[in-house]
Amino acid sequence: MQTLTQVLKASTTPSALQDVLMTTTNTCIDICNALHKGSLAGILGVAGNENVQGEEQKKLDIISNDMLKTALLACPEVRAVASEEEDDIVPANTAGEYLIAFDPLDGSSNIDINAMVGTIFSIYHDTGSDAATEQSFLKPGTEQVAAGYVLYGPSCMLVLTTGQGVQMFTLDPEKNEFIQTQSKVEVPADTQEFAINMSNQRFWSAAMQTYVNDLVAGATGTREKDFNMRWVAAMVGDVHRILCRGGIFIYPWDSKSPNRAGKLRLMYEANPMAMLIEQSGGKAHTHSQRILDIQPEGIHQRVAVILGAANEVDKCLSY
Ligand code: AFP
Repeated sequence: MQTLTQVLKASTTPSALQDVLMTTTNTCIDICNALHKGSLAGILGVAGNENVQGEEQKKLDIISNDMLKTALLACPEVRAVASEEEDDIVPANTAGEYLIAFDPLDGSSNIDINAMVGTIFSIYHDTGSDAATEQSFLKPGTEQVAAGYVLYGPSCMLVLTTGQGVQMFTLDPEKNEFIQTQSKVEVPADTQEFAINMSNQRFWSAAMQTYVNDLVAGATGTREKDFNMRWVAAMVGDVHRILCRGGIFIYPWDSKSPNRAGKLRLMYEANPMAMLIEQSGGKAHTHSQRILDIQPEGIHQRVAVILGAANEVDKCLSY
């Protein structure tokens, strides 16, 4: 079995991008080790601050953000970083060639119950003689050169794409190295499993309510088959399930979210997950367009997300 380093070295991935990926994933191993200590290290609970989205920050949100920021700013290949936990982008090395946007700890409210969380990242190529600005990051997801996440679950897993399919790696905790455990991930086109936060139903569009009602009606309704429902409450866990066994994940726009845009962030949640899903044969859309085609207007922009099994995403959009 090959290590991540061996897989990258054998690929066409530019060596500078390999450095950025190794810096990111090695830092995620450190985050994983911090998470495993849990209460013993006094790092659980709230930090008493809010991030730019007005969400309560957990201590581990801040710790994992600081770990990634420190490691990436010290990497000569990194031009700038953007994070869910930083109001503005943070310029790094002007001569660096890569921009990296990340959610340092997705699903952080799961920490309190010792459930799945993860780090999501999205990488763009960018050069220039001046320091990077927010504008430098505002590229559509089609321009991502790599995307992935590290899932801190029963085992620690890295799921990665550099635009040539999706690979899965499992952390060997004794060697502190990611080992390739799946070389080609494929999302089946059809599914009987959906993921959506049903408690928001009354805030959705009428069409989304009808679509979900039809899923719930199962074999007795127009879909003529039963559906199962799962909700991890961490996008990283729900997308991982879809990459492992199929399904559809939906966080629609709703009338209670700011600008009715839904909850999820384009640059460090929707775009990297959309690249992984498309690279595995699935689809990723908002209510009206392919996520990867969106021209971003801000680094913390929110979008509606409908992703997973290609035929089921089409079916949902047909409503
Ligand atoms: P937190 O990181 O603030 O816990 O949010 C996680 C998340 O953005 C995404 O990972 C989940 O899919 C979604 O929120 C869950 O949202 P609900 O609060 O509606 O369950």
